[in-house]
Amino acid sequence: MSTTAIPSAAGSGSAATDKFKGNRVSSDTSKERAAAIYKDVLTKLGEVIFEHEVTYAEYRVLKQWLIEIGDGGEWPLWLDVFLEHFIEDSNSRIFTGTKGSIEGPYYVPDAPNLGSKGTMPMREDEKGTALVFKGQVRDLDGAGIEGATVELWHADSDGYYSQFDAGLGIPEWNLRATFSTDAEGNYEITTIQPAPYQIPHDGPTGEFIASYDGHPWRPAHLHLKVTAPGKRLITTQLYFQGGQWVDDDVAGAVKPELTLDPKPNAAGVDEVTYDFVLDPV
Ligand code: MBD
Ligand code: FE
Repeated sequence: MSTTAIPSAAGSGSAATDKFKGNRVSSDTSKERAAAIYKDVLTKLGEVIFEHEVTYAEYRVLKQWLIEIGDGGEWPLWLDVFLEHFIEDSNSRIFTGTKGSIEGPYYVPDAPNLGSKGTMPMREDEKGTALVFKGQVRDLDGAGIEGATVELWHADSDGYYSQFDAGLGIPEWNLRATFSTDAEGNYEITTIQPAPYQIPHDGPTGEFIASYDGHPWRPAHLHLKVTAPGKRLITTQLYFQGGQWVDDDVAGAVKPELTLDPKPNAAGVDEVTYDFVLDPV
């Protein structure tokens, strides 16, 4: 695991900001709903300010910090680490399939499709322990779904995500791929086990964390998006049982149902089975 060479917040952050900006989003929120939400947010914020007697110095520091987060391109990072888990929990409350988790700032659509079984694109000398990750995608009735899509992306063992490496030269689709399940709904992926991950903290997000004496660590994780025609897209993450930071994720994105416990297979390679259950749309 790397503890020193991590992507700079400015480098990976501005790449995430640029990618997000390139894809304009909208929502059909009514004026009534917008009014209700903004009033509640400000009322609750006001309560916190009174409760803690927030000072003018603190207010000015907040203003300065908010400006710096924007200037440094760190909004995707800060928001996905500190706020997204509330959105995800709230949105997924009514679903009964596999649990979701946050997407984070480093997803890229349209990664190469490798069929139902394959090895993640990786460099010849990719560091890390091999992992065979396989399973079945099913509907709520337990039937395997043929042609379900399993997208997987994760960091390398130094904590870098391809396309967010601030010019390090990691190949474009390194450790990113799409799989399509076979006739029985099965997939099988060979990859490397990611290491615990420090979010970039050399910028204002790091200042924020230092201000309350926190840590910037996330447990080692795999990011996934799984879907099929007529099924709800599930965005989730998988962690490793007993791994460092599983109980203390800076992004608050671990759920007990989302941990893996790989064991050596007949060939001596760590292997784990994880089945996905998709809700109907
Ligand atoms: C990550 O890799 C991540 O998963 C999250 C949530 C935030 C920053 C970097
Ligand atoms: Fe991540």
